[in-house]
Amino acid sequence: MTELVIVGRSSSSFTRIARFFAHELEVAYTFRPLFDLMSLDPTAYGENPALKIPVLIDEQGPLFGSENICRELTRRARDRERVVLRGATNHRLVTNAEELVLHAMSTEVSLITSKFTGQTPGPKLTSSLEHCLRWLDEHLSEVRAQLPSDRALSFVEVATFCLVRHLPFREVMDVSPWKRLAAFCAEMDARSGARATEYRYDQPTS
Ligand SMILES: N[C@@H](CCC(=O)N[C@@H](CS)C(=O)NCC(=O)O)C(=O)O
Repeated sequence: MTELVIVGRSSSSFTRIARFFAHELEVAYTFRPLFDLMSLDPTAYGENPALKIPVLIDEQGPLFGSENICRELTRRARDRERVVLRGATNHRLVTNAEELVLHAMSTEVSLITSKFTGQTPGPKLTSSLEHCLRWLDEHLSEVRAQLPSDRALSFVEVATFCLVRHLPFREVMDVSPWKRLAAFCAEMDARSGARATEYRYDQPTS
């Protein structure tokens, strides 16, 4: 079987979701870091024309986006029946949580990008992010209660973890006011997927 490659950054929340899945589902892959996020060349992004990471490369070519990648990794996993992907449940709280986590992650990317380019973000971005975190803090235990108790992994939990740990790492927001999210992340920190993917800045080896 062709070797799997994940193109991404160890400092990226979306990349961390994909790698968390790969580690927990024991799907082997090679990590190809993208060092220059300012590059305008799709080749650097595993041929993603959107100039976004992560990208999974397999025998069929590149696969764009963390959610698609988690789906493909799950398809390859022994434990696939016990994985709860996005959209796998119709429960309203779970589907809303999935939507809000992904929205919050994109909002954070916009805030980071505006810092890079020296633009002042409008107040709505930060406010929207705070409202999402408050909602998640208030509802996460109910969301988790709707997931199968024998699950190996769920997209909504992994994404929430990657978001909440990323905000202070990138100095975008202090998340300490949200105590239930803090307790949840402390629990997730112990998982093998979390330990193998701690946030850090990739350094090119000379
Ligand atoms: N919908 C994509 C979003 C990926 C995304 O926004 N990735 C960020 C890194 S965390 C990125 O590529 N940022 C570069 C940029 O926006 O210029 C996914 O789910 O993977």
